Amino acid sequence: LEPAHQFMVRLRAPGGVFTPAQWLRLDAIATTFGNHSLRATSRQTFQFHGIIKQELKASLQAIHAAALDTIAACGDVNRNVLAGGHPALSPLHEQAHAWARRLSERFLPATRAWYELWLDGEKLADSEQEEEPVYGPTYLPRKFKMAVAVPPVNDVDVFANDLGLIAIADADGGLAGFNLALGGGMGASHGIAAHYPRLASVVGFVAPEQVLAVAEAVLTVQRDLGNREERALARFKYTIDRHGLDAIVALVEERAGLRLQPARPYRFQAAGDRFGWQQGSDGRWHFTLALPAGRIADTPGRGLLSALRALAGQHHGQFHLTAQQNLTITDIPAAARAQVEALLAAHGLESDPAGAIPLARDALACVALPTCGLAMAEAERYLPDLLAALQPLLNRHGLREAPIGLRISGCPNGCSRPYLAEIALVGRAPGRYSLFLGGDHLGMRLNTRVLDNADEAQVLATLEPLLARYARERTHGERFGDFLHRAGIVALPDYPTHVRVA
Ligand code: SRM
Ligand code: SF4
Repeated sequence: LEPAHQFMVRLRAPGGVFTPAQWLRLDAIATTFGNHSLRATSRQTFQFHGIIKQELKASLQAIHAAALDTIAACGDVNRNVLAGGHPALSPLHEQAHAWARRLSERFLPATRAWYELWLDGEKLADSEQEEEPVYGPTYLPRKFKMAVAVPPVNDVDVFANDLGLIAIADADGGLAGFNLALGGGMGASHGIAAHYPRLASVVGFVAPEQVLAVAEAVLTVQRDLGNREERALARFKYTIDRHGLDAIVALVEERAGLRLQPARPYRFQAAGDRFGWQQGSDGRWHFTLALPAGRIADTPGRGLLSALRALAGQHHGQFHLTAQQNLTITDIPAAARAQVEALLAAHGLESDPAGAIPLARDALACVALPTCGLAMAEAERYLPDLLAALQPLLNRHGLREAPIGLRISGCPNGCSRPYLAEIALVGRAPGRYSLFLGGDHLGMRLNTRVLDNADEAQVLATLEPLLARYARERTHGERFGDFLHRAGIVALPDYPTHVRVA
């Protein structure tokens, strides 16, 4: 008898777009092999949990039958590539998504092992002799992440990525190219100053025809210079800080055979998702639904999984996961809006998510317990309780409708990108968290730790007077994180906190 192993399976889905037919197949995989839930991740894809070992192969084959795969969703390679907004929003968004797919495909490992292992594919080559043109025989020192953002909305938290592309429009609204940002990453450790979150630095502008060469140069620089002795210091951000940004940029230019142009002006004005109905530039309608920490399941009185299954059965548009763990159903004809709303309402889902407070709608929580082996404290399962505890505070101070960014991670690895939030809880031990405050709402300023190893009562006792002051003293439109800095309540940490421009 062997132990009853169960697995998490993560899809590769650049930009997070799925057809209704794919949705129905993913739903079937979750209900046949998984734990009856789909988990939208903070990188625009799905995870299945609870896949038992004996059914792993059948699950992977079902994923392949849905024209999807799990290749490079984990490992020391280029991970799922993020893209801002959704392709139906505007031609620029469509291009951003096309670039996310292109980057994902271009930097897939060349090995056919996935097909050999899971699809009983014919063994095409001796794996010893297989060549990895970009990754080489030893792959990257660590995972590598890319994102494509479309200003003015930084919904992908582009500066949290090793390589960020910020789309720059030309005079006609077409794609002129991208500003390139290098060296973002969230992972940290409690009490180890050498492990820190870092925002990517903007290093220049690249024309579309230069993107692949520049991205490959960046990847190979990290492949060759990244720390292979100490895994905790292997991410690209540490390579940059060890060698210096200028030296890394010079090497990237040399390998790509070009000079980066100066970065072009851009401005982010928002970072989260826009909930409810939104009309694209071509008049089509799109509906964004807040998912609780990305989890799609049926719970008493709330048939989220069933509702989306029913919608996929009758809908001809696309299902799009956001990097904020939410879902946009795109391309809904105006005539079908009422039908969509009725279907959601019939499953206990308020069609107007304005019913939920902004704090809840915008919140992110990583998976953490029970499936994450690295979790020190609850995150996803604790989010509803924390929101319930915070709501009376907000009500007392007239802040119910205030948009305040809240994120929880069960450990300092930062899978919900907590170090960018206005309020963040980072797990320390069961029921205990470090409290971080003062991120901005644009993903461009890191927050600062103000409490360590605190329980919920200490967190609430710290937050209440700050929320009270914010309610009294904020200027028009001022966000909580910005207020905390203006009022001198939080100090900046001793690592750089703002997006740097080289
Ligand atoms: Fe993550 C490891 C979940 C986004 C930083 N992450 C893990 C693992 C696989 C735990 C493990 O290695 O054993 C978690 C699986 C939990 C479970 O039970 O399902 C896990 N990470 C997640 C997801 C599902 C969080 C979520 O609730 O949405 C996200 C899946 C992303 C995806 O679809 O590819 C997820 N992880 C992130 C992000 C956010 C991002 O990429 O924008 C980060 C911070 C950004 C970054 O990478 O710097 C992140 N995850 C980590 C780290 C720390 C990396 C580091 O540089 O130190 C680990 C641990 C590791 O790699 O050793 C980790
Ligand atoms: Fe697990 Fe930590 Fe990532 Fe949460 S932040 S999913 S606890 S690794």
